[in-house]
Amino acid sequence: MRTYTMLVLITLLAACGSDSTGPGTSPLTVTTTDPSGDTYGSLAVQWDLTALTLTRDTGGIDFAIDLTSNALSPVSGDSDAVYGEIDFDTDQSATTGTTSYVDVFGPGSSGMGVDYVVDLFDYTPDSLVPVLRYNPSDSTYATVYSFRPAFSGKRISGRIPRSALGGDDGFLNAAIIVGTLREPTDIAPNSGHLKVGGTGTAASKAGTITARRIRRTGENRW
Ligand SMILES: [Ca+2]
Ligand SMILES: [Ca+2]
Repeated sequence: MRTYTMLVLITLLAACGSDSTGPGTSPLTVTTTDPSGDTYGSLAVQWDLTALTLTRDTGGIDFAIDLTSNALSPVSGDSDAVYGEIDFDTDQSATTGTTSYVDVFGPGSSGMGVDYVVDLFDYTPDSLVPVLRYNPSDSTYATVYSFRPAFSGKRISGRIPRSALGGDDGFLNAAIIVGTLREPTDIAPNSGHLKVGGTGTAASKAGTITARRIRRTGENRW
């Protein structure tokens, strides 16, 4: 036990010592709560968000998606499972990146130019999902990372290292849209975006973006 404790201490010290960016070393947690009962789909199953929480530390971003009922993984093969995506505006500029799915398929306006996407549509049989980077030069997406989201009760969570976000400082804007495979059902926040530190303004609209969002890889996604 003592050896284990020492190991943990050494690991923690090493983790602290590796920090070289950002104004502080303590994690920054930002949550947007979302009302229950504000879904906008028409079918029987309506995934209803209650919160999106992002924690930024020097190594990456942890996310937690909270719903009103127990989350069903698409690995189940059920088209009424929880699909969707988290969109990241990593440079906090609406003038770079592409249009958010939140704006394409949701009732709100995110005010983001999306640079990276956590794609919660494309689960592999062993539960991995991709992180996609938007490439403005040809309006395509490249898979830059994959990871396994955790499903626990009403929560879906995961961690994305900074390296998967182009070495971004982790200060970013974000928004989420969820639904079944049949239709989108909820977004958060209902207007604008979640702002995780940084200096970008939350007000600007994505009106200057000319690149059109294209559906990726022919998958069935709304
Ligand atoms: Ca951007
Ligand atoms: Ca909502």
